[in-house]
Amino acid sequence: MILHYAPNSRAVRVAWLLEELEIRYDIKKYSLGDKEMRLPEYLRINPLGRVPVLQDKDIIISESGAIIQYLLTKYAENQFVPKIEHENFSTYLQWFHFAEGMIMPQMNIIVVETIFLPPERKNDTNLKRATKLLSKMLEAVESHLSDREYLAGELSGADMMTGHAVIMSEKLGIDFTDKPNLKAYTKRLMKRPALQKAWHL
Ligand SMILES: N[C@@H](CCC(=O)N[C@@H](CS)C(=O)NCC(=O)O)C(=O)O
Repeated sequence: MILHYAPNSRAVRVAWLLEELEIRYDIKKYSLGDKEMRLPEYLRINPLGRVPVLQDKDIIISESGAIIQYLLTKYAENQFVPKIEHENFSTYLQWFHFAEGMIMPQMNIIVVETIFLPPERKNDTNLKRATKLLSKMLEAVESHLSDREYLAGELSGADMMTGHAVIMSEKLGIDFTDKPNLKAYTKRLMKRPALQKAWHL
């Protein structure tokens, strides 16, 4: 199995799960913005030139959420997914998809406005709106975590998706002083050896 990975990217989610499941894999490491990810060889495996991509024999799959779901279905033997008849199952699905559906779109705008755009193309209105919306999204996670340690009972794929997005928000400099549950949650997740390893590949 080969994971196409870049530090500080969504590829960490996949490496985290692979580490938790103790699956052996090779990594092909890039830096974000690497020209290698624009070469025809790479575009053949992901026409968008992005990470993560997982190659499992002749299967090539991109989209971090799809890869996580693929690995969980094929290799996890009921780990990290609540049983379908358990009330946590729908909670799991909701928070699994919250990452790419609600948090990352705002994060993407913030990253573009603060890091990638040259000063003359920056748009303060876009940045303010995205920052406000991201804060709203994070408040939803904060409130959900008021009476639980993980998003859907035990540690699950939902934490690998939305937990990772929350950690990325914190790393981006979003203020968590009024979000004690998120602060404790990211600390709890970052203590996991599998996530530590995935973060520092
Ligand atoms: N929705 C996709 C997003 C993939 C994506 O945007 N990846 C970023 C890193 S987190 C990337 O490869 N960016 C490099 C680029 O745009 O050149 C997923 O969840 O995998």
